Order: sequence, then C-alpha cells, then structure tokens
Amino acid sequence: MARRLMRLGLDGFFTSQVADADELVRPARVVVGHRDMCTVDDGIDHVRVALKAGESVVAGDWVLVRPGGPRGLHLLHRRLERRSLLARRATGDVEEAQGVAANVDVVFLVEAFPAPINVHRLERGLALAWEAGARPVIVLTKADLADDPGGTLDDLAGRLGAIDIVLMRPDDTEGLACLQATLPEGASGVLLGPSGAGKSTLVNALAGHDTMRTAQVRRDGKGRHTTVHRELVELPWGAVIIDTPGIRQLGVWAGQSAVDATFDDVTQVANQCRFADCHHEGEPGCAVQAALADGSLSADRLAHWQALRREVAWQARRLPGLEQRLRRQQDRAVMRAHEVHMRNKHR
Ligand SMILES: Nc1nc2c(ncn2[C@@H]2O[C@H](COP(=O)(O)OP(=O)(O)O)[C@@H](O)[C@H]2O)c(=O)[nH]1
Ligand SMILES: [Mg+2]
Ligand SMILES: [Zn+2]
Repeated sequence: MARRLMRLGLDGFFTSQVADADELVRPARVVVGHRDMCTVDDGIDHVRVALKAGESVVAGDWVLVRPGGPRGLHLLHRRLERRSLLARRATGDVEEAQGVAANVDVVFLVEAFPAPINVHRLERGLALAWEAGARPVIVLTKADLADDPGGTLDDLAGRLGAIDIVLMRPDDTEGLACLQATLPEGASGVLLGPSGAGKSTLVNALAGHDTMRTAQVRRDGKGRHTTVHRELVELPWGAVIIDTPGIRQLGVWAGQSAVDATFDDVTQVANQCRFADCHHEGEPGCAVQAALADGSLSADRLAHWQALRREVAWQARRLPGLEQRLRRQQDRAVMRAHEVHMRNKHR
C-alpha cells in the first residue's frame, strides 16, 4: 500500500505531518471533493468521506481519514498541509480564493483548435500556474482541425516566451510522450481549460483506458449509464493527473511576481527604464516606450501585463496580508518543483 501511495504522490513532505499513532487513521488522496463529501484513494480503494461544515478539500489534497462516519462513510481526521494550491478567484461578490487542485507540479493549459487560440485566457492560466509554483505546459488540442497548427504554435511561442507548448492530434503517441515527459513518477498534473477543449480525452489517452466507469445495465435491460465522477486519475507510470470541469471565468488569484513571471519579456524591458517607478507613459529613458517604438514589444502584450497587474494590486489592497500568504505558498512550491526536476534528471 505504501508503494501505491507513493505512486499517488505521497512523499516526505506529507508523511512528516503524520505523527498520529492511531492505526485506524490513514493517509489518502482526494480524488474529488464536493461540499459535504469527498472521495479519496487510500492506496487500496476509493473511499467516501463525510465532510462537516467548515471542512473543505479539493482534488489532490492529502488527508487523514478514519472509519466511523454516517451511512458507512469515513470521517475526515485532518487535512494535511498543502504544498501548493492552484486557485482562482471565486465568482461572486466575495473576494476569496477557490481551490481548483492541491499539490500539483504541472499545470496543463488546454486550448483547442481551430484558431484563434485565446491568448488572454492562457496568460491568466500562466499566472495561476506560476502562483502555485507549478510548471505550466500549454497543450493545443484538435490540431487536426487546424490549417497551420505549427504557425499558431510559433506565433504563441513568440508572444508567451519560453513556455512548453505541445500540439495534440487524435491518437497522437508523440504528443502523449511529450506530456508524459513533463510528469515524472510521483508528480501531479492538472488540466485547466474551457469545456470541450479535450481535457477528458487527454486523461483517457494518458491513462491508456477510459477512466469513466459505467454502471451495470439494470436487470430490466434499461441501460443506466452512471459515471462515477472523479477528477484525480492515476497514470500507468506512477504519476497522477487531475481533470477539472471546464472553467469559464479564470479569475486570477495571484501576486505581482506571478504576473511578472508570466510577462517575463515585458518585465525585463521595464527593468531597464531609467526610473524604477516608471509608469511607461512618456517618462524620459523609458525602455518600454522604446521597445514599443522599435516593434520588439507589442502594445497588446504590454496592455495585458498592465491589466493583470492592476487586477492583482486591487486584490492585494482589498485583502491585507494576501501577498505574504501567497509568497509563503510559492516558496514551498518552488522548492518542490526543483525537487521533482532533480529527481527526473537523475533517473
Ligand atoms: N477533432 C478532434 N476532436 C477532439 C480531439 N480531442 C477531443 N476531441 C473531441 O472534443 C470533444 C470534447 O472533448 P472532451 O475531452 O470531453 O473535452 P473536455 O470538456 O475538455 O473534457 C469530444 O467530442 C472529443 O471527441 C482532437 O484531438 N481532435
Ligand atoms: Mg471533461
Ligand atoms: Zn518605462
């Protein structure tokens, strides 16, 4: 069982938090979380766990569970500290984060052909990924529907900088191998993208089988297809991938540095302005204006950067302490990303 849990991503960061001697309490990873219930994988089976008010988990969380809940359900003993949380801004009036997936190393930003590809959504996704300290990988699906997928890829690479971009066609073994290479054993990935982009198709292709379970046909012969809903899926080589329902609005929940990392090309230029607090609005010695003039920086890209910076600055003002909180999460997550990278390298 311990081996299975390691394949699900259990490592020292989490086991060091498990000092409980109670042998009924055991670690498990959340496969899907709902408001009052979640399903976890305890290394042997999927187990349903009742959640009390105030207990909140998302797919990818590591938890301690114990038997004894109502209707044969288990109980949540404790959620382990997260290494990272991929979160977005909740829709609605309240300014708060909504967890999408916990403890992920790689964020796959999925967009489908035909072009045009939604660059704004990609930029927002990149900022969320950097914020979670995860490595972003862009996946352009349905390349079979595109006239010039390679041209689109080059164009995106030119705009977004040094981000991995993978093209996917149906039954694309080469594309799948590229995705697999980004997710070494023990690593966890999450798919982010609009509904219909091909996320679930990717999960099934990576898993090598249809992960959607279908219920037995009833005795009266009527087909009853119930899908056992799950988001976290174990992959054959010992990594996991989390499928998310399509997210229409990708509200950014991130700090300035995650936004700046997303617009690395722009910030590098901005760092060369004569004044550290340059607003790039005509001050003398403004490198940004110079780059706009000589065409090395697009006005569109600059505008996106400024818009996202304003958005997160506004958030930080409304929630004092947010930057520091985000910073702590990022420090831990970056260490983890480095760990996975090194592990991968020494194999
Ligand atoms: N032409 C084409 N269709 C695809 C490809 N990948 C997925 N699809 C189709 O796109 C639709 C949505 O796929 P799905 O995986 O459910 O998207 P999700 O909502 O992101 O999970 C389905 O009808 C798939 O068969 C692809 O590479 N090419
Ligand atoms: Mg889906
Ligand atoms: Zn400037």
